[in-house]
Amino acid sequence: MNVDLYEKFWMWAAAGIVVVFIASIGFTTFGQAIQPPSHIETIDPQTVRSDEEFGQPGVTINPDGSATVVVQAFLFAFLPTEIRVPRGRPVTFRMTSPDVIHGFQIVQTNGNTMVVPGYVSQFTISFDRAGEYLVVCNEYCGLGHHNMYARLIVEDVVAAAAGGER
Ligand SMILES: [Cu+2]
Repeated sequence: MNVDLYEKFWMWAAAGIVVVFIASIGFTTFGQAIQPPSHIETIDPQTVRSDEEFGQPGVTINPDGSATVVVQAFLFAFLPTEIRVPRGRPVTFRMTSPDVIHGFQIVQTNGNTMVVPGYVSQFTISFDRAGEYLVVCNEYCGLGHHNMYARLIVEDVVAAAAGGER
């Protein structure tokens, strides 16, 4: 079979593009830990505010030193508005919305997810740098969208608070 030179060139170029696309998915997944939301967990948006977990959003420090942060994202704020977590420990964020779709983006990190009513969004991240981070809603959700933010404070773990470790 005779394949024209230019035909060959384009076949190899097309194959090369496919390889580059697949490699970039592998790089972002394994190299940069960018992944789709972890699991499918549903919740009735109408009961979020009275829910056992989401009705009382806040930070829980687990016995192993990791933290779980429960967040309510709604028009036009996050609860809690100030989140304090330990540095260098896995922090699992669990979020849901009682109204419309919001975003939860921890600026200058890869902590970023959509918060969809009816679903619990979850990701785990650990912070190497202590200090203050800005959390913003990055899904336009209405007239007060620009006011929708929270403060995330990453603190060094004090020995006493971490149960004697470190
Ligand atoms: Cu919003």
